[in-house]
Amino acid sequence: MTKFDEIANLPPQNFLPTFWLQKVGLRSKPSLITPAFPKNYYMSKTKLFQLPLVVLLFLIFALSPFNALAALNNSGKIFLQIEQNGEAWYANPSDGNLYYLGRPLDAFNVMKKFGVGISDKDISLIPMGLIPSSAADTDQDGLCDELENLLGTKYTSADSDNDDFSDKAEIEGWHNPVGSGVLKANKALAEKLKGKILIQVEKKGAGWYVNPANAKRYYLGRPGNAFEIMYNLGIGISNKNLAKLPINYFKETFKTDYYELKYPNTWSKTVLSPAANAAYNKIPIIHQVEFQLPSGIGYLNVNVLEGNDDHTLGDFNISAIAKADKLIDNNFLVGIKPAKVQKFKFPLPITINGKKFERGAQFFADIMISTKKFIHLYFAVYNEGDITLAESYFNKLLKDLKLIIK
Ligand SMILES: [Ca+2]
Ligand SMILES: [Ca+2]
Ligand SMILES: [Ca+2]
Repeated sequence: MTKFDEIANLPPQNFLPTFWLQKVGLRSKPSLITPAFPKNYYMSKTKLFQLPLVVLLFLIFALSPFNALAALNNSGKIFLQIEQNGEAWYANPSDGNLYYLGRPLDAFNVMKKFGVGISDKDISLIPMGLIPSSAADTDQDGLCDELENLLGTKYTSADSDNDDFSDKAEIEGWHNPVGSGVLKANKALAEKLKGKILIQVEKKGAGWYVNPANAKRYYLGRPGNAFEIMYNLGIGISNKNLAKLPINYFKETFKTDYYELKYPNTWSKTVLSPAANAAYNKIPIIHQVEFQLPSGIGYLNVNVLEGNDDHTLGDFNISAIAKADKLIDNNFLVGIKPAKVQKFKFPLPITINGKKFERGAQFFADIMISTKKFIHLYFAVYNEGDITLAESYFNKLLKDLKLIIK
């Protein structure tokens, strides 16, 4: 079992990819793609005039509202959240949305899902890149055995054709590793496929990722190896910049007698049995489910409440939470669902019911099924850095939520 098999088998809450990758020496901390300016960067006019023109132009570009990520082509890039645990996201070229790559197996599935088929002939025209891999490499030439079988080189010889150039050197220089001469390349095709996941249909679905940075293809192999590739080719991104990009997720459907909810398939779900006297705002809880977010960043509770008395949404106002700022208090219509949404952010660390919030946030939504029946959603994220992302998840969940009215 390799180190990456061990990672693949770790439960989500113990999963700290960057730490592991650094531990096995595969990558150093990624750098930010856009410069982070300290708040006191604005300077006086006189000081500005002392700056060389190129720096000034750069400042204008960096501070203008048109720049940032919007101006960059994100298509097919892999982003790593450097302020968190190095969580990885894939900017899917076909819909422009970011997809969370999660654990190695999730990442592998995302890659497969977005993969486009390619023939052996076409793929042979795209030059290959190599990065260190933890997969078995019998002759230690930097090409794993599986890859050598695919390419037709010898996995027992570092120089398959005995011309004194190693298999690795020949692949990197795009020379024939099992004969003479250079290999053919189609630059236009490689450029066109930048950022895409390719599935080699004539080779049992072998997967490749075309790195947008150099238009070279990287072999994805098994889940653990695919994950290594992503981490090695990923670009660091701040939470702030990540929040500016649209996200999406593969949806899992959870249907109850009361509602249908579509949630990210990287979340785990537990249907709870509410205690006989469990109630919220004195209305008995008749159905309860909890979703845990990956890496233990928070959770979502969905409760169905049903009582004998008539209620209105006014009863759900959450007026005060100790040491919290109330940021949003909206009554709005979601489709035909009269809903009340509230958000609280904690400016200081606080512990609530044994859960520690590091300046995190709580979101509430109350949706009326009838005057006696409600859905109460409670969403908590513990860290400040996850709030924007959580809010975007929460809004998406509410938008997708369907009521079942009997
Ligand atoms: Ca090898
Ligand atoms: Ca070899
Ligand atoms: Ca050779």
